This record gives sequence, structure tokens and C-alpha cells, in this order.
Amino acid sequence: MSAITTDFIADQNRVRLADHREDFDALARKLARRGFDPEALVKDATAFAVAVPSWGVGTGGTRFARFPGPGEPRNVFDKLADCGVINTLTRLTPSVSPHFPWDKVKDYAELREAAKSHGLTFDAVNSNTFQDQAGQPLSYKFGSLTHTDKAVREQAIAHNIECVEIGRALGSKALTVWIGDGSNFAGQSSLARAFDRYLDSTAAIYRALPDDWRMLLEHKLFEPAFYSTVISDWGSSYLAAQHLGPKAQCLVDLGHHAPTVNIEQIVSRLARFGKLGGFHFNDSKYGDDDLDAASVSPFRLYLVFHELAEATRSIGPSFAPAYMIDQSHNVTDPIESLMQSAIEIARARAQAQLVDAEALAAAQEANDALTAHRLLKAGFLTDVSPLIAEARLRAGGALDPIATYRAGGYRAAAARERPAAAAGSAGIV
Ligand code: LRH
Ligand code: MN
Repeated sequence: MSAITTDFIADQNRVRLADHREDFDALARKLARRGFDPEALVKDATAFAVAVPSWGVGTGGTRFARFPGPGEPRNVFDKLADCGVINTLTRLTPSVSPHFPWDKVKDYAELREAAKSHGLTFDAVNSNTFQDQAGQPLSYKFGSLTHTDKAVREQAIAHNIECVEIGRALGSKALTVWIGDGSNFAGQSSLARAFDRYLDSTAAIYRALPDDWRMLLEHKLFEPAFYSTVISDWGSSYLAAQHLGPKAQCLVDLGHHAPTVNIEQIVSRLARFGKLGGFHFNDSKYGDDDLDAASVSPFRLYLVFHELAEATRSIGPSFAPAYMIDQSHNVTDPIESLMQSAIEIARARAQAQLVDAEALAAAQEANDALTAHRLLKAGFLTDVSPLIAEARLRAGGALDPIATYRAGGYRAAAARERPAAAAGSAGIV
């Protein structure tokens, strides 16, 4: 496959360097005038990383249909090659979050080596008890970890423990547990007993965790269940994480809330009580749309990163949530969408460093609402494009990753090498 080499990137950067230099120097002067240290900000931006989902590099779909594009990844090795390109160009995504059994292979040492050959490591592993696999003895139609049948719960527990074992072989340090368990009719299931079964089942998984691992509980308001979902909100997730122990934390998928929910306040609460384990970044307008991060509400993403900056200021360097993307790319080249999303997430984070925290706290204490709002918004109103581009440049990445990717012909080469995938099958992957 045509590798996007460092020389090719350097060539592509060369024609953009003069404009970039001019823009960066102008921004650096502006930031210094506002009392910030541009060099420290570039270093901070260079250190930021967000994991990409292995399931995100294939074209996604909905329950109605999926329209695969050219050069679809055929297996997890193709997925890693595509994830490698995203990191080579953005220098923001050195790790991949895999999903099992979608990424199942015979030899996990070989898979780990394959990732390494693309400069990648593995982030949190994801279990899957929301689909029935071919040959699976018991169905998850009526739930998995909370199913009324003990045998089904044990099957789901065993799968999660197997994911932990796979993760250990891959060098991962966390298990993400999202279950679709719930009901479609009032009365269909006991809301109390379902939650107790969840606590029992996750406790069994928790006991199998290595000491240095985390278990990330992912809540979701609805879908696939449409009346009640066992872990439907941060409250249920927090109660479970509290009940399980210190290795259990909550994962916030931005798309898993009702449209009007104040997600940044949830972030603040969970961080305050040491239970903010990580994120699935994406964007949405209606439901769990899994759209590209910051493509609908960039200000909301900024506000989330403002709360993360506040939490880092009050908790200190031990505050280290896992940053991951979880999106479905139905109409774009998934590699381009993931690069753009990683850049938008890095942008929100860099902007959140540009708030005068002391002045903001003083205005808040003085109930000077407008000054406080303007001080908070100052970061969001700063175009940090040259700063995050400078961080990419210094890390060996592309000044314009999407233009460089298109010029490199990777997708066309993939289309030549990988047989066209059949259209039509519904589903997110
Ligand atoms: C559920 C979810 C979960 C993944 C799946 C692919 O909606 O966000 O994180 O397992 O998407
Ligand atoms: Mn998710």
C-alpha cells in the first residue's frame, strides 16, 4: 500500500510552511500579549493524544443501510494500517481502542506486533454483549449481564473476562463495558432487580481485573432499548462504579444523553468524585448520531474541555481520563473524518488552556455574570489552528493532514488492493 512517508509529508509541508510560520508567529505574539507562554502551549498540545476506534475506520451505517466506500478494511490488520495513517499525519492518535469479537484473531502477539509496525499501541478494549455471534449458545435478545437467566449472565461475564485476557496480551490497561440491556415496555423488566443483576455480573468481571487495570462503565440514555436502559445515565453508572470499587470508573460518550443535557456538568461531578474514567468523543443533534466531533456543537466540546482543565487544576497530574473517539462515518472517508475529529478535539483542548482561570474565579465569586462568561468564552474565540498545526509539525506530522492524505493517494491504493465490499447490509459496522 502507498505509505505516506515522512519525506512525502515534508514535501507537502514545505509549500505551506511560510504561511504557517507567519500565522503562528502572529498568534504567539497575541497569546504572549494575553500573558500566555506560546512554547508551553505548543508543548502541551504536542503531549495530547486521543485513541481511535478500530470500528471507526470502516464505513458506518444505520439500521436502514450501510453504503461501503472504496478500499474498506477487510480485517483488523487493514484497520491498523488505516489507523497508522491517521497518526502519521496528525500525530494525535498513537493508540487504537479495539472491539471484540469484531477484532478477534488467533495470535494476539502478532496483532500487537502489527500495531507496533504502524507506530500504534492498544487503548481500552471493548466487549460486545449487544449482538449474538454465530454459534453462540445463548442469545442476548433479552439482555446480557442483567439477563434473568443466570446462564446468559455467566456467558456475558465470561466474554468480558476473555476481553481482559486479550487486552493483557495486547498491552491494554482498561476494559470498556457498554451493554444495551433494558426493556421496550413498562413492566417488561424489574428496574430494581435488573440493576442488582448488573452489579453482581460486573462484580464478577471486576474480580478478574489485573491490579493496574480500569473498568470503564459506559451509560446510554436509550437504544437498542426504547423504554428503559439499565445503565441509562451518569447516576446509574456512578452508583455502580462506587459499588464496585476504585478500579471502576464512568465513561462519558457525548452522544449518550438527551439533547439538552448539560454534559460538562456531568464531567465536573464525576471528576470531583474521582470517577471520571474516560470519554467517547463524537457529536450529535438528536440521538446517538455518532457524528464527527465538534461538527454540531463545537462550543459544547469546548465547555467539556474547560471542565477538564478546571479538574486538572484542582486534582493535579493524577487526573488522567482515557480520551477515545467513538463515531460512525456513513458519508465520509473514515480516515479523513477521524483525522478531522482528532484535530477538533485537540483544538478544544488547546482553546481551554486559554482561559484566565484566576480572573474567571474572581468574576464568578463577584457574580459578575457577563465578565465571567466573556472570560470563559475567550478561549473558544481564539483561533488556535496555527498552534495545533505547529504541534503537528514539530511531531513530524502534516500541516494539512487531509490535503496531504488526498495528495498521497492512500484511499485509491487501498481500493486497488482491497476488493469492493458489498453494499446494503444494515448496521453500524
Ligand atoms: C454504544 C457505543 C459503545 C460501543 C458501540 C460501538 O452506542 O457507543 O461505546 O461499543 O457504540
Ligand atoms: Mn461509545
